[in-house]
Amino acid sequence: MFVSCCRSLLLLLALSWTAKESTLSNPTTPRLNAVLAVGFNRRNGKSTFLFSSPLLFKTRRKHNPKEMENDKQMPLSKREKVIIDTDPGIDDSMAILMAFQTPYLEVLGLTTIFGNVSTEDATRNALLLCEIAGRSDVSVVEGSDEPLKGGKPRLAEFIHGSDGMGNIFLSPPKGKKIDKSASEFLVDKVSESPGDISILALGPLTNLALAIKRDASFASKVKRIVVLGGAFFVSGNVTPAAEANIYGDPEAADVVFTSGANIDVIGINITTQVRLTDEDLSALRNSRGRHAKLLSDMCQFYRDWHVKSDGVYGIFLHDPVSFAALIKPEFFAFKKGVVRVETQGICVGHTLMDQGLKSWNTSNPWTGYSPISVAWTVDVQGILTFVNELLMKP
Ligand SMILES: [Ca+2]
Repeated sequence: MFVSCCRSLLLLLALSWTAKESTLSNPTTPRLNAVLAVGFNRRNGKSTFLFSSPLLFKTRRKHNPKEMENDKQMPLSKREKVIIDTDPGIDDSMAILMAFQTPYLEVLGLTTIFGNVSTEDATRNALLLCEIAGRSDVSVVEGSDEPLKGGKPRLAEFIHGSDGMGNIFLSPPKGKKIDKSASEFLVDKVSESPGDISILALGPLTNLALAIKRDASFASKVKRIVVLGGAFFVSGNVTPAAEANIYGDPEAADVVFTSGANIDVIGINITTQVRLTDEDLSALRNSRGRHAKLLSDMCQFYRDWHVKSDGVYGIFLHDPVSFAALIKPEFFAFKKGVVRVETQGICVGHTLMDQGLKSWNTSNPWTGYSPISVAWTVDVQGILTFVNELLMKP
């Protein structure tokens, strides 16, 4: 009887605290989930009270589909300022064109990196995408052409075509990259408006690591970094241990994840859950979407690789899902923990998170670093509705 009363009282307290927190939430503020943190466990016939740190797990404000309509009127001053670090790339191209279509963002620039293609080709494609979107005013800044430790980068032209856009071979862009390095641009922009600018990192993290090395205060001045990368507690997509963006520059990823910056990381454990099927791609092609035909043409090569590689008749939406995390974090639940990256051996590129489930007896390579937010669950249907609406927007 006593245990039952206590249980009811505690759950009531937890629920009222959660309700109070949710009224204080705004679209980009995490909501602590007290209900998940309070509970009882029956062991040996006894009820044991459990309380895990509420900071360990956070969910976001509930998604309201009607917001999409209201948000169309969002004024420029309220849009989130973002720099997209990218290796376009077919799914990068989808994310970039959606970023130009959404009313939520003010895109300050595209910084380029190797990955799907060479850095030089990524720059060409970034310039092309700005022109296609009618946004030649947006700065395109070329990044590093090699990983932090040097050497030839790993490229994925077999997935994205030799032009990085599914072998559609568009005419060269008219615009030019600006005369600065990507890390210099990132540091300059973030320093101009500390706490105001987010970064969407869609490729290997070399440019961000160079920015952190260039300016020790960069990590504290950037508002938020949303990273597409890693494979958390699942197999990788380059090797069984590693995901492609992290594998592309593991040293850089480790610098960024341990920098103390406010980071949300979206791994392939999340992104591979969100797919466009052949039927979805056909609906996109037949839609009135402003870039529907171009994206459909690009996706053909990408889709054929998915069939060969994964037996998937469709495409994974890696970069678009990470883009969605930037402006619709309520589609995700995140778990906090320190993440380190393996930089040598057969598991090079492996991302391993300390979930905080244990008090370690001695210090280890995870000890002393700030935790980052790792995407743990995703509202697949919510993301698909959101992505399809943008892709099919005239
Ligand atoms: Ca990418």
